[in-house]
Amino acid sequence: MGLVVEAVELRGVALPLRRPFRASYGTETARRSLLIRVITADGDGWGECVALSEPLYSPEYVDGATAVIRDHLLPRLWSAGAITAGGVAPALAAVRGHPMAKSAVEMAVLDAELQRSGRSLASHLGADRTLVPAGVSVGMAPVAQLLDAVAGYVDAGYRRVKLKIGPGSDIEPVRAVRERFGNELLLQVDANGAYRLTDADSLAALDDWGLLMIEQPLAEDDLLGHAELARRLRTPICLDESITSARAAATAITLGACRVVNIKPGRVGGYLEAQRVHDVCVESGVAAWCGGMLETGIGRAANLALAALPGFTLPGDVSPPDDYLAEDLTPPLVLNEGCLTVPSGPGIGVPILADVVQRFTTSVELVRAPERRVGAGA
Ligand code: OSB
Ligand code: MG
Repeated sequence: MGLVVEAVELRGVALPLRRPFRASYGTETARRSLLIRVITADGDGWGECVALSEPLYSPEYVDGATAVIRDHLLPRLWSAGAITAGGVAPALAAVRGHPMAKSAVEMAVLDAELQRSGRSLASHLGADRTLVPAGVSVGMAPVAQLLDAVAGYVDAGYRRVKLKIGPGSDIEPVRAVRERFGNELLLQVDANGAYRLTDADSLAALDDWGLLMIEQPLAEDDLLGHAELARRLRTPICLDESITSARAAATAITLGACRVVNIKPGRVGGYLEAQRVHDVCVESGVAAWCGGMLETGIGRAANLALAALPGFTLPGDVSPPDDYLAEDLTPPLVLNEGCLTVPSGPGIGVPILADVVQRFTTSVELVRAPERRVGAGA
């Protein structure tokens, strides 16, 4: 039976980062984020929109996503009437793009639905593990600082390290980390689309350093370029930005553009589409791992549920948020021998700390569903 959503709260929060996070697309110093709370007669559900404050990683950004949800998605949610989580994406499909905004709405409805039935997101998605290995994504930094950061992560027990790279900052940090930590460290790099195919020779120099993969070396829409680059490198190519749906994943794999897929629910429009991307990877024998967007504990808890599916064969960017956030919106997710416990409570499975949420709130807007006519049915 569908849920009747009575109102949706759009809540902007701004959480200080412990240190700036620098990638080829830009630098974040605080994590502005948008929380969605759906209010139903059967209880609430929470979602987190992973768009960044500026449209630098993808075209979406926090304020834009807030407007799209308020002005274009919620009216369609109201028109759909009583709704199931599976019905959210079809109800919103007329709106082009905006996967992160759509994902946040679907996540909140899914959370409410699972809370009502007492089922965890992990079991709903098909998780077959209770522990997942954690990798960590390390922002760009001068080499001495980078080595200190990696040393801390290795000591803390992280199962793999990902370095952010870009033209002019690639071989040097990779060599420095390999020389200091040896070949046993599982190491990979992420370029966020900063290279061109004409950089193939300089990227081939990374082949000597035993990297697990290079993530998104070329532009999002350059699948043929990635396929060509794959023929010139020994290092496997992983795609992040290019994988916008299960169909896009199937196309990229068929073209030989990637041997590994980073699956991020926000980037593909929701956890249910992420599950379908996972299925495409399993069917095609391609390795997958769960990406991250510097989420709060809310989004990160949901990512842990996804990361526990059987096709996630590599450690994901699922480091505990207290690594990068000065304070988190949920009780700490803890690293234990390099692994995190998959939340098993109903819905996203972790409590939300209302007082902390309140303290970091920058805006709140309550959008009510229009009055239903008496006797009009659900
Ligand atoms: O490209 O994977 C990325 C963070 C924000 C935006 C894009 C990316 C990242 C990361 C993951 O590298 C960081 C994390 O959430 O652990
Ligand atoms: Mg990436």
